[in-house]
Amino acid sequence: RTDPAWWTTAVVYQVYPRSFADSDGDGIGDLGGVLQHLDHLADLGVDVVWLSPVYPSPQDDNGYDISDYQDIDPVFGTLEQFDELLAAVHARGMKLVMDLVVNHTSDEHPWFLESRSSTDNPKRDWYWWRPPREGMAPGQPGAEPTNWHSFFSGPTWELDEASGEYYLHLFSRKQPDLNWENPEVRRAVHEMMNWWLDRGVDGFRMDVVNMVSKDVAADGSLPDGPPLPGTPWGDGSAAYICGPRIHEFLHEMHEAVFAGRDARLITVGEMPGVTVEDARLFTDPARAEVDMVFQFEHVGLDHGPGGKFDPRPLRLTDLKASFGRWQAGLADVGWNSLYWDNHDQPRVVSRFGDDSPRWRVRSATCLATLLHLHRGTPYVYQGEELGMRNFPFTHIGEFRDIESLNHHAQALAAGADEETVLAGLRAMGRDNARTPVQWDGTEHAGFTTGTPWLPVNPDHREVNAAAQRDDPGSVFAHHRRLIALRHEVPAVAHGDFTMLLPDHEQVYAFTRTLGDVELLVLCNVSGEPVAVDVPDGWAGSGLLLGNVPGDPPGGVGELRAWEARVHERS
Ligand code: TEU
Repeated sequence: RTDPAWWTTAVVYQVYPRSFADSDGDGIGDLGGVLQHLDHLADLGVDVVWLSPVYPSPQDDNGYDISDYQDIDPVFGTLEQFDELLAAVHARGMKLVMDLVVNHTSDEHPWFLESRSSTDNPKRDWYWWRPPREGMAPGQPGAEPTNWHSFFSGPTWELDEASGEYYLHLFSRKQPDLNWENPEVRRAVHEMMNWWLDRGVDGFRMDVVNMVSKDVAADGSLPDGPPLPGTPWGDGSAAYICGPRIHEFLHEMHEAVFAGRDARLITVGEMPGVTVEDARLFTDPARAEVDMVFQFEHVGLDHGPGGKFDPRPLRLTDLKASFGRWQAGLADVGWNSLYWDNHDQPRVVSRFGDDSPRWRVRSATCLATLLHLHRGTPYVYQGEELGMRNFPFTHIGEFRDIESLNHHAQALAAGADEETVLAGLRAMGRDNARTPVQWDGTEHAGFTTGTPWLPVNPDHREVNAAAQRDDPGSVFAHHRRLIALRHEVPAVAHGDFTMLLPDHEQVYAFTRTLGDVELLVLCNVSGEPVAVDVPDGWAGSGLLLGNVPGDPPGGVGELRAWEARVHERS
């Protein structure tokens, strides 16, 4: 590609439909709700809308367990309504990206129903079926074919009594893994993808797509992993994260689906555990695999020894080291995605900012400035543009997410203290991101006229879109300015990145350079005023964007609490 691709100056907005807006009063968000709020997205200035799954699903993992890839679940609407939404998105000059979940299907998908129906069914090999471990009986503890621990607790193998064989599920037992070694599976996926692109969608976000290649031996065996402390299981990730054929499978997909279509498409692979080195290969345009990846290093920096639900404070120098490596690693080839929030992560203003009434707006706009001024494509998750907070959960009965509920059960069964477990869920649970979007200060925040499937955050009377849209000092207005900056200042999208002050624990600073234009980004990621040394020649430079009203303090290196500034000189 000679000229930079269009998506290198784009911003993507993620809609998690069940929590976005409900148009029929059943308390669950739907396509009609998305249609009713498209002007909010157009006003924000985003270029692409990524829609989390709306396909038919038993909703065991909120739609990431799909039972029909080519229809719309009635709870969200119909295919006709989808076509209406797609047309409305295009009419506003935006693009629509679907969520592609093909590492696994629902156990209620016809493919799996056929596959499990008998050991000699033609689709038996579309999934991973294995007999009990050598010399053990079906159902005997430890008889699972490997010792792998599921992302949703417990083993990754479920016994099918009828056949006495186990099937693999890295996630819930209602999410059996497809066997990508089988070319029939790959062909069926490609056909489905082409069906959506022919319908007019503009690309895909590919769910855990780096897990579809497993390290399977010629005899069909899969390797155990090292023991996971505190569980009877092991860590199988070495056998399924970026497995041996992953580049082959993604290139084959690219040739079967994207090649030959016009360049309006965008693909992003969600890749837990991916390294910079892997990402250079996945996103190198010459290799024709994917355009960019979601990496997980920065959202693992606050995981303690006990993992995600054993959180510890983020150290800013760890963040700089990680983001700095990703900026440097993809500077000459490939492309970064940039995100804080999504439907799996807690709200960034509560996690890495300060969500107190005094600093919520200031810290949310500081963190947004930090992220959006990096080189890469920014992703804004619904409510992040409003500075929405984590929810004040009090007891386990308020949680809905299978990951949290299973973790709570497994941890308590292993003797953990419930208050400690709840503290981890309160800080890091995925339900924090799934409370309804807060449109206004009325009951249920204008999300529904019914009873919301998950309670609305009580702070919606102060934190809501209606209160922010015309307030130039709001988190919404700041996101609109950041997005406009990416569209208007070439250095923001394409400038070279240089990290400054790598060892400073309060200030995150860097420059972006394109031709003779230079930007200096200064972010005080703390509640204490601070002064730092910046390179010579910035005194008196133009202020492109700031998050604190009024002139900046004396020196260009002086920063007020949670202050972020972007200076420009040329
Ligand atoms: O998430 C992939 C994934 O690894 C997450 O489960 C993440 O690691 C975890 O939630 C944080 O600890 C994708 C989807 O985004 C997620 O919603 C699904 O639950 C999962 O895949 C299975 O489809």
